[in-house]
Amino acid sequence: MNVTRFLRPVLERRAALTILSRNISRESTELKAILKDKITEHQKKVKEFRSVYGSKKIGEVIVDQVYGGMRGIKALATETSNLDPEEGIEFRGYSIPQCRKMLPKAPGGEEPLPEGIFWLMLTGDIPTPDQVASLSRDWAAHADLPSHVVTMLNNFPSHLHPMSQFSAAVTACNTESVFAKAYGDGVHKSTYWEYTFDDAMRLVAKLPTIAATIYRNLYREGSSIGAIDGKKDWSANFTSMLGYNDPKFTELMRLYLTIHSDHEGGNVSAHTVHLVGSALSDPYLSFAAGMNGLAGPLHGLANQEVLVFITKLMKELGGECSDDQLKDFVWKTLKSGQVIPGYGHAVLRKTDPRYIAQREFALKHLPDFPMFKLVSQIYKVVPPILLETGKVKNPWPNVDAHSGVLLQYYGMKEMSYYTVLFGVSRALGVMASLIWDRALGLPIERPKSMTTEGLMKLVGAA
Ligand code: CMX
Repeated sequence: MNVTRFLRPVLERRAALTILSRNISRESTELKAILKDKITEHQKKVKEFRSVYGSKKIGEVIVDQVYGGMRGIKALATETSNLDPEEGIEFRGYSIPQCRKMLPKAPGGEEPLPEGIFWLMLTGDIPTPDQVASLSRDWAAHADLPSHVVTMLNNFPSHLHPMSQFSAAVTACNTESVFAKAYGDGVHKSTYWEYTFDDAMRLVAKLPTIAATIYRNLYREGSSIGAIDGKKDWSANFTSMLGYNDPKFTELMRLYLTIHSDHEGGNVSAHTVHLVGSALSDPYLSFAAGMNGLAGPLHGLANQEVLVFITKLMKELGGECSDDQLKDFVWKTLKSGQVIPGYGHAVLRKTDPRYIAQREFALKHLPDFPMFKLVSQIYKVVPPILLETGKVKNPWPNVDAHSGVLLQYYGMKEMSYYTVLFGVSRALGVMASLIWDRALGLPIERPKSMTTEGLMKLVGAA
């Protein structure tokens, strides 16, 4: 066996992946058929790779990592994206600037359609406009909710957080799971990925409807979300259901839903979906579990926390403040034992490219918006302070430091809702990954845990 072929450069590998083994053209809009070929090819590749390198050591684990959130332990295979500490996220080898440039846009639009990033994460290929349009049509055609889910959403009390409503509604959608039904019927495990694919497509289609219903119920007196337009793309239907008519807001949403979609496999939401899915819980249950993790303030809820922080800051210091006043406010926050939301990251060691993409959008469309100016001032003031603490490993802003201000500009002021938008986007990455998990037949996840006594004995401590 020629083992050197595993070492081919990424571009060559990607080119090889575009050659389909059966009679399906590269331009076909039959995503599932295209994927079937890719899966057969990749299964073979992984099998060969493991047969040669399966026992190769790729790292070691120290005691601090066991107590330290498992940072840096290479323990998950995730195909959809890779996070480099310096370069940031790459989706199948493509950076955010490349995705913004290369993925298909809506007619007259400048930002990528999120349908495109889903196609890219799933197949490794930049889709054609027709391929993206076929996803828009498919998702629009399946955006309706089961009536019991609508009833449930309409009966939630208004003090139930939008993320709790979101996750509960997704859980209740599992009445629709073809995976759960097929499993119950005893289908062969080699076909699991096909049912996961079908569920993933339906789930992604329904999320904007769930999210918009929550928004209307909580903030627009329960007004109707209106009808889905089969000719509109996923984001355009979403903003219209939310009740926004500004085409620029729809463009923002296309960018937002693209860049929040995936951040490799180890973050809380992606890892949770993978973990719960490994028990063969269906995609609805797996995704809902991930959303409960995204709802944590150290993860997705940080975008809500950033707005809370900025609002408090503006209230205390007024609309404009000096750098010195801002520094005092930041130190006060740190000394009271709280984090500066939107700053820091477990993997990244420079400004998040997702922050930069949103900053570029703001510089273009809302350069004089006072809150954007404040966000820019925070970007200047906070990193040196976090460095001065001597403990924060990454003093730079992450994605959550910028998203809220853009939403505020377009009139979406309800900050408790922001993480729901993050969740709608995150579905694209975690569902693409879940399909690959089942395609590769990944087993139930079960790492070994240790007691402190056990660890002490293991390392020969007294
Ligand atoms: N403000 C204050 N302190 C911070 C900090 C911040 N923004 N970021 C890290 N620290 C602190 C940690 O709390 C930790 O303190 P202790 O040793 O006292 O516990 C110390 O610095 C070292 O932490 P780290 O190794 O730099 O960061 P972690 O990998 O442990 O945590 C993260 C990463 C994102 C949870 C952390 O930076 C943080 O809490 N940031 C603020 C919340 C946030 O923006 N989360 C969103 C992340 C992106 C996303 O998932 O959506």
